[in-house]
Amino acid sequence: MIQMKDIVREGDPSLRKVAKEVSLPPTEEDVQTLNKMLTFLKNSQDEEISKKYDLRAGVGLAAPQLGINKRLVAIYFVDQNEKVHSYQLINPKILSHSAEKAYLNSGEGCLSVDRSVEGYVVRYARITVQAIGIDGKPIKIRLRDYSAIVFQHEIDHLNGVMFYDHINKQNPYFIPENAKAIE
Ligand code: UDB
Ligand code: ZN
Repeated sequence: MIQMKDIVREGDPSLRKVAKEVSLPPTEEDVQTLNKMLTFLKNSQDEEISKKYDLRAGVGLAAPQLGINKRLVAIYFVDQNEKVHSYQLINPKILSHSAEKAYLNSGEGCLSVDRSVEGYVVRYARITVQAIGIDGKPIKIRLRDYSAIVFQHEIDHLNGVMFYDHINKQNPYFIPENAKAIE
């Protein structure tokens, strides 16, 4: 079971590498890694389990955050309409994106960052992602708003990019013309 001690933190070189493509079909080990990642996210959002193991409620996790240099991502959250967004992705790639941008009003944090960082993380409002599912089959997903932000945050980890790399250094709260706020 993945715990907070298994998640590498800021300063660890794993977080700044470009992760390696996973060869297909995925090995049993890759599948196991993705399953552990998804279980961590679910556990972290379970009141009892997260209290017992002192887990931060996570919505997404990328393999480099476990020190694993592979392009694997898990995402899990339940939206306001109680729709479950659960993904285990291999080699995800942004095929296209909107001109419009979006940012979370409350900023972003990261399971690998133990401090709060002020400022808006401006990302694309809509993206189309291609990936391989845990079953080895290709998938194409269209995402918008909060979902698009979570996917971009996780795909960034595969490229060694941290959320604060996107914050304007002159003015952390700068909002470009074409960017909208997401609650
Ligand atoms: C998170 N969690 O998991 F709206 F149930 C953040 C942390 C850093 C605060 C743990 C989060 O946003 N939780 C959350 C939000 C909800 C409802 C809910 C839980 N990440 C993932 C991460 O660090 N992945 O590498 C940071 C998010 C910031 C924007 C997208 C991902
Ligand atoms: Zn992160």
